[in-house]
Amino acid sequence: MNSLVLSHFDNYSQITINRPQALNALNAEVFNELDQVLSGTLPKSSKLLVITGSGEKAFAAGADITEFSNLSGDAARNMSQKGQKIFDKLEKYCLPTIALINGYALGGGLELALACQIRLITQKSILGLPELNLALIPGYGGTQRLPGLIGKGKAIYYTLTSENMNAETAVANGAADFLFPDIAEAQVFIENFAKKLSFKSSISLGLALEAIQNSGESAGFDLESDNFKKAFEAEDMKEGVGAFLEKRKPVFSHK
Ligand code: CO8
Repeated sequence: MNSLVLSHFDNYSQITINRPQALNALNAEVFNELDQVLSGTLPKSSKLLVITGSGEKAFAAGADITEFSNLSGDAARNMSQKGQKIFDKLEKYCLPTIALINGYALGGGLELALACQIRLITQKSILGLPELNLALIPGYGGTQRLPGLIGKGKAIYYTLTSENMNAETAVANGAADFLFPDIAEAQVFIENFAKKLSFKSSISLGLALEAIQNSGESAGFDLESDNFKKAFEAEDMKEGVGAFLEKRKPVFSHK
């Protein structure tokens, strides 16, 4: 693997997104490799699967915007659906999945964290869905999962304004589950959590997890991909993405 590192510790395994130069932005290779890990097997001793980002700044700063430049609307829809399927696999994974967030979790990066079953964040973390700044919309499940966690009203506010949440606000809103002063304390929590699970029956662990995972489903994902395509095909999106890549403020024509 090139964009991910898979490591195994005493009672858990960890995927680290290894693109610190691009703030761990999710490109096609990250998705392919994530799919590969989720389709494979982990050591029997692993009781948790942790996902984190490399470097000091980010969990993941979104989908890789450089991949948007020459994409058609149909290709964007396919990309959205492929990402959704892989995140679905993560949400239904046979072990509890933990997003370990130490820094930015934005756009597709937050959507990855929302597809994990548990989100741990450190004090310096920033969570948000900035897609509308690019005249896009979330496309990896964010419009479906965020309302379930923070409520529809807050999901509409944060998605439509692109306002970020700091760590305290994220926990208060329910977008993250546990807050730690730093990464070292979060890692101790993970080690203790995994150790506790190592004393349980793996049968009852699997059954309880499966029951909780199936507590709600929605048909909104297709609509999200369709609308992602529409946003992708609008002129404003080319302006939004172009402005980001050229490091300037966008000027939207609302077409
Ligand atoms: N994609 C590609 N490159 C990125 C991304 C990204 N999402 N985020 C950061 N980078 C790159 C920067 O371009 C920069 O590269 P370089 O050094 O070559 O110029 C490098 O990472 C470091 O970033 P910055 O210099 O910008 O670091 P700052 O500390 O100044 O700022 C921010 C950090 C605030 C996180 C800033 O990088 C930023 O705003 N990033 C973009 C955040 C964003 O808009 N994310 C949403 C992307 S869209 C999305 O996620 C859609 C998901 C659904 C997709 C559906 C299917 C296609």
